[in-house]
Amino acid sequence: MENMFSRSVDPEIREALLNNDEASAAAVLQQYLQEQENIPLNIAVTGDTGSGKSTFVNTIRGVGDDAEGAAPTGVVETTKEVTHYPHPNFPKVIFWDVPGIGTMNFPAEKYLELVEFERFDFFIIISDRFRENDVKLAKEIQKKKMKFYFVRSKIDNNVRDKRRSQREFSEERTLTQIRKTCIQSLQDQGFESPQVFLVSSFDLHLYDFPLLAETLERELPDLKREAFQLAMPNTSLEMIDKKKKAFKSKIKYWATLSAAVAGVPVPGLSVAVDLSLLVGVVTRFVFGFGLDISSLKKISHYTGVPYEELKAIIKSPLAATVVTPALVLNLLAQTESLVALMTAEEGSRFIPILIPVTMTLSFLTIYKALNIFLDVLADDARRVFEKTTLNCRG
Ligand SMILES: Nc1nc2c(ncn2[C@@H]2O[C@H](COP(=O)(O)OP(=O)(O)O)[C@@H](O)[C@H]2O)c(=O)[nH]1
Ligand SMILES: [Mg+2]
Repeated sequence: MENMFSRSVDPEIREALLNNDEASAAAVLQQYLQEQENIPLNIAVTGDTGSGKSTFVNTIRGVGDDAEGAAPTGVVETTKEVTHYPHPNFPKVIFWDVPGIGTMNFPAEKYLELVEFERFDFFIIISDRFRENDVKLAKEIQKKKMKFYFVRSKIDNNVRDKRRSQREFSEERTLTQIRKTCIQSLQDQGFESPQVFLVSSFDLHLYDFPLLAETLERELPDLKREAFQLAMPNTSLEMIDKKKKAFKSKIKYWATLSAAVAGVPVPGLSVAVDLSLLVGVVTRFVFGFGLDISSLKKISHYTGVPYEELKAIIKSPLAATVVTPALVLNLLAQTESLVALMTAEEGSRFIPILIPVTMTLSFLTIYKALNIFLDVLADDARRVFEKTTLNCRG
């Protein structure tokens, strides 16, 4: 993505800025950033009734089963309807709860047409016991040159049962055994070398979910990757790191844009910035890390760690609060004095060549501020992750 920008967008902006045409430089950048934020991602979750589709759709969106807007779970599917559930913070990322091929009573080929398969980026075929239908569907999806992933659900049940019944319990051995059984039954149904991800929707950070997320991310086209990353729950420290990197790679563009479009100086700040743009960026950081009040309350609810305890380990003034222009302004003003203290040499490292002198100080302040905000938020996300997962295991 970085490369694409350097190749096609950078020269355009640079030229506009060199011609003192800040308005058109901003327009190019704005369009680029907006396009990226509006990239749709549609994920189909299909499988037999009771396999755990709706629970998975809820958990992956960070929504509790009993929350408003949650997919109803533990109910026999009476409708044959495809229902869509947008991510609460990134509504362009949509999870589709798709009734299984068995529920629909259609041949695989017709089934795909019926659910309008073209709209999906990939399929997750979820099951607690893979059967003929799952394989039929997978083969049909393959024919359409689309991707699918087998997810074996409810692993926590198996692990718990084995732990209870086996004298020398080994989680590793249990998982290997389940994996083998799944692969065997898929092979028996005529699927040659399947990969199966073992997942518990009650604990996404355990078992194979982090691997599934990594695999999906790797196999998605470049343009969709970031949308996916941001919408994923923090199920590993690596995931948090990737989110941070994705944000970091864009800071120079946001800073350029905010400095370029700022016509009017903001009271309380000596440099000119586009405050509303910055509020938008910072909100995206907070949402991406799941550090907004609503996400934190949800994670508190389903991990049992009291919300107040989560709040207590959070250091960023931007987390667990409502991000307002006044708050961002206040934090920017604090950064501004930092920037003034930066040596010329230290500062010049950050300045991309495309920034004209008149914008330098604004750019530097915003650049520095966004980097600090991001660092602190990513650390908070790590602490929240560690605190909440520790609780799950215990
Ligand atoms: N133990 C356990 N139960 C699960 C898991 N996923 C779903 N369930 C339960 O399985 C039942 C059916 O789940 P649901 O999501 O409604 O399945 P759907 O019919 O495919 O949408 C519900 O009682 C869920 O609580 C899981 O990962 N672990
Ligand atoms: Mg359901």
